Amino acid sequence: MASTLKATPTITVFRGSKNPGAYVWSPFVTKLETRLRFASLPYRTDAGSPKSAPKGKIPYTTISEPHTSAAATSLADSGLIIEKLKENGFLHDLNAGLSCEQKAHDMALTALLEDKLYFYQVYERWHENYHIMRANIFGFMPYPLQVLVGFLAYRSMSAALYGQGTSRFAGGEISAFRKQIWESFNALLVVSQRKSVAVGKRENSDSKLNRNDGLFWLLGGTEPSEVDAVLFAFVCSTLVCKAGPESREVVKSFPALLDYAERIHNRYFPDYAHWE
Ligand SMILES: N[C@@H](CCC(=O)N[C@@H](CS)C(=O)NCC(=O)O)C(=O)O
Repeated sequence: MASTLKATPTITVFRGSKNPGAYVWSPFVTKLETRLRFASLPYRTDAGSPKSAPKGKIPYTTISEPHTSAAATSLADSGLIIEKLKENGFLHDLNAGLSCEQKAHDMALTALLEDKLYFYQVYERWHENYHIMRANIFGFMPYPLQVLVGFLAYRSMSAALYGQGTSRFAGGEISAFRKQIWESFNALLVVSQRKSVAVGKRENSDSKLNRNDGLFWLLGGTEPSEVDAVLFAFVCSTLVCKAGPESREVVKSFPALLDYAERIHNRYFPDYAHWE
């Protein structure tokens, strides 16, 4: 890459729970961690909570720059955090070499995951598997408090899903929408996977896949683009989350999605527990 990056800052990612060495259930947290790991930018993790987050959601971060006495900057929103790190010269733009058409695809696929699939999954987690969700988030509290805080969270989540529109559909319709989206991503990955195998063969390598550990990327290039951090995070979050059993089975039925995530996990998250 042409430009050089600045000296490493101290980054703390607040993930909602400590859980060291494990993925959390939030796709946005894993998206940010994946993006940092794609760039080999070190970070530490801490629990934090939406209550103390600048925008009321996780993830959020504190970043302190080296060789300065300035206070650490608090940043919120996975996308804005990544943009800020690029602006400050700590991350390269993964989309710098893409055509304007590819950049638009990258953005549109990100929106499909974050602004559509996310809400269908929230419905499955909070509406259809509420007790599992409550135990995961509020399990550390005494039981009566879990019931009260869980109810308040459920009420606010239900209002958000109604306002956003998802819960105006029937459960079966939402389930079909989820499946359709996963099917589309799997189909795109099948094409990238084939392309990667073809490159491997052309390179006359011993392995069937290319020399890059067989990693392949959503837009079919030899390097990840920004959407790859998002897609990996959604696949991973779906595989680790116990409150989304139907989505987990759907993802498990698509070999290209599993292969894609497996290879990224092995390369970038060898220190994290694998999903079951
Ligand atoms: N646009 C935000 C979305 C973050 C988000 O929705 N986080 C969820 C967890 S997956 C959250 O904190 N929800 C708590 C709440 O809404 O109160 C990002 O990219 O960081």
